[in-house]
Amino acid sequence: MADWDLLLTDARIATLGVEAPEYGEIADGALAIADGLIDWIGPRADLPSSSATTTRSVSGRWLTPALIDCHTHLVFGGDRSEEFEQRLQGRSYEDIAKAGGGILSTVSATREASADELFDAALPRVRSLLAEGVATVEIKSGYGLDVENELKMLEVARRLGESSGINVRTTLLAAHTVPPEFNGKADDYIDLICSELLPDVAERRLADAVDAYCESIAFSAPQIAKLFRKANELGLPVKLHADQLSDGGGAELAAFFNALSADHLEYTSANGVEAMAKAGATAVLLPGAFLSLGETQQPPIAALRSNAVPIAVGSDCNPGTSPMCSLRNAILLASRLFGLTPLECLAGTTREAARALGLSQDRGTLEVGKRADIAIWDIGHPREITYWMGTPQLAELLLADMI
Ligand code: DI6
Ligand code: FE
Repeated sequence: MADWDLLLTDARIATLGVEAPEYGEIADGALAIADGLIDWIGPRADLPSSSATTTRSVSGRWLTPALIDCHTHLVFGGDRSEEFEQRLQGRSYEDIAKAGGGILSTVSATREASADELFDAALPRVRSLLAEGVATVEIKSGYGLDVENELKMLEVARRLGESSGINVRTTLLAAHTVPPEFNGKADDYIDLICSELLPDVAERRLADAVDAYCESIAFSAPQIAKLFRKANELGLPVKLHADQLSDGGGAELAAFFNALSADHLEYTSANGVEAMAKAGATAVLLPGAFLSLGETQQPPIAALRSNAVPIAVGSDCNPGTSPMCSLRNAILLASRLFGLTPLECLAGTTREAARALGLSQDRGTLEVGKRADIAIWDIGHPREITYWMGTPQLAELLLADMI
């Protein structure tokens, strides 16, 4: 029997390895795969004399870790283009939400849709991510807001993974906003999540993490603290939509609960950044929402860098604030709107995105023992992944489970 299932040679490799400098470049490299895992990687000259079932030259193309979209809400009913039009005419996102639109309008459309309808609407979104080189996607619930419909969303998310081949990580975002039935009774809704929904989801292993929306139009820090204590009790990691529209102490709250990540962070204070650094939380930046909301307050990039907080980038694909199902667009926007370097953009959608999902041990870099989720690019340098706008450079996406 051969030692390896597949050996790729004549490759330029950006390992993005944790210890490696910059991109972790290997100029004339080879990479060997056994049982879906990277078994050997290095300069071709050092390749041991082992046998492979298949050997392929990639003709000098670049290999990088497959991309990871660590923050999406890509299962939803309907759209919110009308609201976008209103926002362009000056109406604020908060105003629309307070008048019963916003998240609640997607909740109505999502509740009305059958699981099959949600699946059919979401599948093309997943396929377009795959076509860009994304092998792992996080998908949140949060447009059901009752037990039945939150479960429906999570099941659809799991099914998307099974049918398309993409790796899906699910996040329960039942605390996205207060559902109409609980108007004025947000505490009672949090109690329902803690006593019924969360235990059910945990037992059925339908979610890999728990998220919440910490904002004056959604939930307060004490309400979220209650939810996070329950999540911790059930062994589920947490993450948080933090300080997107105002500084609500979201970054500090996330840090206090050892969250995997705090996401958005436009209004996060210096204290919030320090708390994240101490807790080892990853910052997930979502420039699609920044763009679509016409936001001008940038996340505290300099403070994140000087405190060595890992920075990830996600698409935030959702019908309200980020109608963008493209991680490549998120990369482009992160570079120009937030000033991230091409290296930060690529690391932010591979190594650091894996960290934001608690998956560093098995993906996000090209290193021995990691999953063989590999993007093969027709480029002269990995900075081009950030530089080109809308031109396809992906030659092929290898998925570990399909090798
Ligand atoms: N992510 C979210 O969850 C909220 N904003 C954001 O960027 C609300 C999304 C929505 O309006 O549907
Ligand atoms: Fe979001």
